[in-house]
Amino acid sequence: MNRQILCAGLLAASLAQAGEIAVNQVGYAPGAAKIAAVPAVEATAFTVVDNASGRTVLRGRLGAAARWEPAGQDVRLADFSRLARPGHYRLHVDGLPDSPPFIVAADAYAAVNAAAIKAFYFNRASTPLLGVHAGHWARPAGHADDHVLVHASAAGPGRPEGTVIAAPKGWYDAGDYNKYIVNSGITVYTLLAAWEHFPAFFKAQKLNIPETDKSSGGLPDLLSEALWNLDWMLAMQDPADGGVYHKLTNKGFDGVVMPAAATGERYVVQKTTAATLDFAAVMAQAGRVFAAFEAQRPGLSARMRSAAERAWRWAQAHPREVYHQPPDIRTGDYGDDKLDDEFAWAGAELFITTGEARYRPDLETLAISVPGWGDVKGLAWVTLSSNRRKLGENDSVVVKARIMTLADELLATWQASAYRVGMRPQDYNWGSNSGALNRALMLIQAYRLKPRPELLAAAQALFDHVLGRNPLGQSMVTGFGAKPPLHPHHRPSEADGVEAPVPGFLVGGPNPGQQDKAGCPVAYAAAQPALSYLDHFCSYSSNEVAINWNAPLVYVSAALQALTPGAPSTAPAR
Ligand code: G3I
Ligand code: 9MR
Repeated sequence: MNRQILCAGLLAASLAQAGEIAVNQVGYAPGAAKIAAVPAVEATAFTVVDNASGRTVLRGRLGAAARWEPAGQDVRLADFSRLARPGHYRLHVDGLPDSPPFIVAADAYAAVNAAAIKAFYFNRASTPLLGVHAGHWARPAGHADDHVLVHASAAGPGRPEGTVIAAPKGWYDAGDYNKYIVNSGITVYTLLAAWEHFPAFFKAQKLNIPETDKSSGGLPDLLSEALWNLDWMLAMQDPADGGVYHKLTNKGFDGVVMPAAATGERYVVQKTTAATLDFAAVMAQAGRVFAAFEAQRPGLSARMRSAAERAWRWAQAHPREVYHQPPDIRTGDYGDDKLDDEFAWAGAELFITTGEARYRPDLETLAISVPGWGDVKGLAWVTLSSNRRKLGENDSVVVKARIMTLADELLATWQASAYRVGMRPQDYNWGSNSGALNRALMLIQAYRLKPRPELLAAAQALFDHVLGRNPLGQSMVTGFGAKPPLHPHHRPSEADGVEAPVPGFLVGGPNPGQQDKAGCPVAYAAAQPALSYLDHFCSYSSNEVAINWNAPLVYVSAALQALTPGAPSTAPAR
């Protein structure tokens, strides 16, 4: 080997060891906090260069190297928040490859937001996706769900085992083709909350999706899409008593086939307290939202409200119907035996929608946490916080204090993090990307109460994290960024014969549980929490997609687009 080749080889090896500069690969709004993560090299300075000409547009100093525990790596930060002029750029540090390119633009997140909503359309059951809307990803209809059997676990006097019911529409939950009420609850809530908080943003949006039916003409696209799932949810309520089935499912997961080829028998399974309360919460909220669209869908709002009230009554009479997976059913369980949070959330939604004090949860004893499918009390606080004018003075004070307490904890984690991203090792689990975005969503609630720049900067950091500012240099959204996921655990993306996966989906993300590794032909990147990711179809525990993961992507991208000031803030990065 000649000396030159040897040197080049050594250089490449040391670069690979040093790692890469990590940025939000989609880009930044002009006024956003902008931080890059840089491997711990010897250089002390960075430049931002114009991507086309290579001309330097900004110089800055790198922060000191510090250890970031979730990856077990040393990192330095480059704060280039001052870069506000719209354009295409990349970051340069001597001794490293340049960062992936990124943009600065006033509408930096419009496209990823639109795609994140359209992903729900791509996961619709019971309808063909036509080329005019779906492009490369057009496909025939799957799962009519007009011949669904009542499973033994769900049988009652009015509907004995084997009764045939119809519960069409809705979205497939994830990479599988089943439909689960618990997960639909937080998902639809988050989409409708985005609408409630940022209506102007969504009114202006055109997604090229079909209206859910002719009579809904004139609905904003986001609401049209949400209605596709709400219509299904309404059909999951037992008309005899108001209880709600936990899921509509096959007995086992389908093979890797397109929806139209997955023709196994479908069942509704066990009415549960969690499903019924999540349904009550979302129908109460939707009743509020659709009251403004009486002309487009006459009677819908009233129907939703009464469905919510009936569900609430069923839950009062059945306060501990916990989901038990029947022995012949092997699909996702979304099991949860802690139900205080579901009661508080449904109560809060019904209280805000009806004004009736009997629904009001006891705020003094209700804690706050980052929401997820199994812990929904945070959603109650989001709704109460956004409807303070409907609360008494004391309640309003409690709501603000609770939101700020959580935000202060999240801020402290962000500030203490060498990566300047509010994720600790234990925050990486199945669906960690949605955990990051739900943290951002809660910080945004605090910012809406009190617009302190650091609240928005901490939310931005979590958003950046899933769009590429991570030690894998990996965008976690299909179709977006320089290095997006190419092999998500999403049956249509795998089976459709189209090379590119269906765009706009957030994958689950780093998960040191690596529950799927026994069935994977290749190894994960590493064992560390923030590195436990595998872009392979086999990896359902780090690379699946799911509706409850996409919903906070919709919320946070819209919120950052709508709330980021036009000019850079003066918030210190440290
Ligand atoms: O609650 C414990 C926590 O106490 C503990 O510290 C932690 C340690 O890992 O685990 C927590 O439990 C995790 C649970 O999610 C709650 O978040 C489990 O380990 C983890 O296995 C479980 O993962 C769920 C997964 O289904 C398996 O049941 C995911 O949250 C959930 O998003 C996922 O949902 C699936 C559906 O079942 C089927 N459709 C696809 C969908 C997405 O993968
Ligand atoms: O495809 C399934 C995915 O949607 C679920 O989230 C996951 C966990 O419940 O399970 C996947 O199915 C796998 C099954 O659990 C084990 N055998 C391989 C299946 C993936 O093809």
